[in-house]
Amino acid sequence: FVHDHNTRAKQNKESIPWYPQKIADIDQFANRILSYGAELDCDHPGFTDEVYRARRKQFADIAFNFRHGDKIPRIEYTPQEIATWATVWDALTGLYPKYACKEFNHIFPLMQQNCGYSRDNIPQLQDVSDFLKDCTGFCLRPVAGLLSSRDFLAGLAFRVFHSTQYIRHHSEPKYTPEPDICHELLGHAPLFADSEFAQFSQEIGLASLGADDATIEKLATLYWFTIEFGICLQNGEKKAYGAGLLSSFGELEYAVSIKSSPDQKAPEIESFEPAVTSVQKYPITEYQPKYFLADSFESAKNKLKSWAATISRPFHVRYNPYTQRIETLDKV
Ligand code: NLE
Ligand code: FE2
Repeated sequence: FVHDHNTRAKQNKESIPWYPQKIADIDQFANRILSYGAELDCDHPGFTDEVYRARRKQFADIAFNFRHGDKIPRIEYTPQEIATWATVWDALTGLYPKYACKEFNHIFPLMQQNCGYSRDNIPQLQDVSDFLKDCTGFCLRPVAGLLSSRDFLAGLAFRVFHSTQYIRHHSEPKYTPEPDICHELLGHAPLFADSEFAQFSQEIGLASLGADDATIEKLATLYWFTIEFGICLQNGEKKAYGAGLLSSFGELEYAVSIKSSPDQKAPEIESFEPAVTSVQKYPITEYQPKYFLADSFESAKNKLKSWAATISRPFHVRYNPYTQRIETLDKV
């Protein structure tokens, strides 16, 4: 039986954390940024670059002012920004045929045909979002800085992906610990056009709604080891499907092809098992020491779904795509 969750929320105010119930509620995340995109740490490669910092502030302001239903402002990227994109593009497109999963390699050319992907053009978020909407109903929303895991995951429940719009500093194209437009558009966006993957992503989001903090942390960890750094077996070979690998030409090669040598240690590979994977610690500012390998892309999805079903919550949620609302079903 479907209840208005507000009644329940009133009864259980203490026990159930707030969550968005309609897609426009996501607007409330915009001013809950943990660190604003313009504030760079002192070890950031752009820390002393005034031009870069001013640019980051522009992007942060666009995202901060964005509201559900708006068109994402179009950006005129500078020649230096486009050159950074081209460097990343050249290196990655050379690696994708060998190291990216087949779903990615199927979709990537479609994005070149449909939404402005090319070596000499940084695609516009709105165009990519329109393409994804057509394929799976996913859309992009600009984000001003770091969101809490709870807010970020809640977006996925609505098939909304929070995306940065600025590009990494030109001095370090090979790897960045923070997301940037190369990471979002080369790493994440293509797979959101795959219906299985879109569903998988939304499942993580739905499982997070109203969950307690410990569960959110586990879901964020599962997100990390799949959507960000997942690898899978295809025809007996390791392939990357995680966005953090697909956008970093340094780490992509490291993750799926490095064999231990005196100067570089190979990463550890363990089989993807949500109960184990969800409690694994990980670094965020360097190559991952460990990856989780799924037997297939689909098996990762099924395992995650069955694990998510074991999460105890006093209610079920489901997404109504016609109203773009979350419906809450009481457990009796
Ligand atoms: N390390 C990735 C890259 O260089 O593209 C970004 C990871 C963001 C979580
Ligand atoms: Fe990411």
